[in-house]
Amino acid sequence: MKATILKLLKNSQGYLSGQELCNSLSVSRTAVWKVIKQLQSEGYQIEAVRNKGYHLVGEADVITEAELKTSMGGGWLGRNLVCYEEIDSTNIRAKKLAEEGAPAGTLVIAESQVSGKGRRGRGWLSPKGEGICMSLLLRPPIAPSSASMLTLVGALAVVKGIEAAAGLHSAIKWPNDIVMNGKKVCGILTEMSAELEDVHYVVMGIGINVNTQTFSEEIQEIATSLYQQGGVYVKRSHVIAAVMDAFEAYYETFIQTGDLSLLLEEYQEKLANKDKEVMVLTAAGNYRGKSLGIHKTGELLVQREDNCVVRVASGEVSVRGIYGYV
Ligand code: BT5
Repeated sequence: MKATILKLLKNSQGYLSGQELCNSLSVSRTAVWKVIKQLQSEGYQIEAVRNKGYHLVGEADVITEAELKTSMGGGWLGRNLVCYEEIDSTNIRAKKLAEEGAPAGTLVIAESQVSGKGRRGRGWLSPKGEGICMSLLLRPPIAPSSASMLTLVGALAVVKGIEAAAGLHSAIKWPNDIVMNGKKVCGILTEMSAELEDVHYVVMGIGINVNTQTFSEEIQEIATSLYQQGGVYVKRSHVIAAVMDAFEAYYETFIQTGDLSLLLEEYQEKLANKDKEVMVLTAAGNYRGKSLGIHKTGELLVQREDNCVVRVASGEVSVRGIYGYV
């Protein structure tokens, strides 16, 4: 009922009569009033005027089921929506739900994470109310060896979503970072459960810094937010909706071929480290080279100093710019 009332309020230009609300929802005036009070306490500015009804004059930057249901496009991603105030990690929760049989497209979102995860045991700082922490559950019909490409598909969707929701330009630092002016605004962590030939499920965790004003000391040199870059607050639900919309389209294109061939051109355009001098850090040692773009199976093509072009797979290495993070 909360989502329905919020949707009606959002769609109405002027006042929405309390009686009409009660009639169309078949509930009492008190029940409607309680929902209005709850929305107001979350930060929505709703004017209540006797004999006129309710009018939404200001929206709230909250991540609740009602807010997301009234912001998202209604596609298959996020139809099953699970929201938390606080959680250990949305990836951990999404994996648990996957094991319990949750459907593809399940979206787990939290206002804050107490042990947000990065790759290889690293952490992801997710203070309350500032950013987006979300994990989507996918059950793609692909081989396990292809699953790492999904991170690249997710990265494309984040860049497009940020552009659509905030009008800001960002770029991909292969394979899993989105950067703005050389600093990290988003990180993606893709995890998979599979057998030799079959993917059981993939969980793609996306962390986006949206309205963060200042970062903790340990990451302030490398991290940025949409607020820091654009100078204005951005409603997080709009960013989530835009990223999900973009992801649905890119994912369907990816599934058609099972690789990135149809997305290659767009990816190269959004690739921050294209034609840049990079340092490839591997367990066996580091080497310098020039990044030429990606191969259609997702590896970074790096031209080494001996001119030999190697395909760098994302699992094994880190890539850094020679003069900075990108
Ligand atoms: C990542 O790892 O960038 C993947 C981050 C994925 C986070 C999402 S949030 C929703 C979902 N649930 C989770 O538990 N995780 C996912 P990696 O490339 O390993 O980068 C991690 C490094 O980024 C850290 O070691 C820090 O240096 C830096 N970092 C941590 N928090 C950050 C933040 N909020 N913004 C920018 N950089 C950050």
